[in-house]
Amino acid sequence: MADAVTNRISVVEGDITQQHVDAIVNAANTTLLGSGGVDGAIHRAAGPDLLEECRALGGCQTGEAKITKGYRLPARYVVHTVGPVWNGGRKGEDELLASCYRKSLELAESQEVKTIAFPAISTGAYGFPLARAILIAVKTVTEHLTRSPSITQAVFVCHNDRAFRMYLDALAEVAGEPANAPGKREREAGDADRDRGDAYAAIREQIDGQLKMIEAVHGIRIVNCDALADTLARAAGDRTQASRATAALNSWVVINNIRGEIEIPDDMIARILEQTTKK
Ligand code: AR6
Repeated sequence: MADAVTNRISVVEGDITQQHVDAIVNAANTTLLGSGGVDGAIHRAAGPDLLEECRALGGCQTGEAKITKGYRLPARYVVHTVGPVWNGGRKGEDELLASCYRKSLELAESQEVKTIAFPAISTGAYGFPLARAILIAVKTVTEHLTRSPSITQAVFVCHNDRAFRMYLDALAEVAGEPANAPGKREREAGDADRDRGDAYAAIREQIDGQLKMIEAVHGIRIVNCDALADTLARAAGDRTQASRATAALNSWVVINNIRGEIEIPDDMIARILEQTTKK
């Protein structure tokens, strides 16, 4: 996968209703009238005007998507999509789930959305196995972004550490980078320095992109961004470790409700570095 696409996809742990992106995606049902789970959380955060607009849409079929305004949400739009109910895996669930991601992206692009956040559609009340759903999500979004340049950031928002790791595994798999892949060690010794420089540049680019995304999503400015990116890029051995580092930072920003300008303190950087190199 091209680095440019990798840098346009990120994973954060948190609440999708709090994301400062152009559009968030809702895992709705065919009535579009709100219910529990992420759907309920989005309706509660957006306020009653969202339900009123949804009533006028006449529902939505499984695998399709419809768009509304975001009302009281930080996001300007909500893309409502209806994931498949898991029924054993032989009723077209995989294709329908992929269709949710594709249609959501197409609809968002039609409104000139640049940044979009997805929950793990169908993996709650609808019972889709989490790892399988996450791999479909990551593959479909990656394929779409490879073809279409207009979305600059797609964010997968997950609720827990287990899902977070699954997203990282899926991103590594789709990028064709199985953890601990052999290869470089077998090349000429003279390539080693250049390889190290290339690896730093690629990881640094990824970290710069993810730090920018954290700033944009939370509406903050990290004053020691450059030094932080350099420290993290030097410590991270691969893309998965780099993502783990920026995810640790993201969680810290969320938990501490950071606002405005922030200088990331040294003790926090030390903790992030621990996360970075964790196996
Ligand atoms: N932010 C991010 N992710 C969340 C949030 C949140 N605030 N809340 C839950 N999740 P679900 P589904 C995760 O059940 O399986 C509704 O009642 C959650 O951990 O919300 O597509 C609709 O009206 C899970 O991984 O959606 C439908 O009737 C994921 O979001 C039905 O549920 C999706 O869980 C749709 O079921």
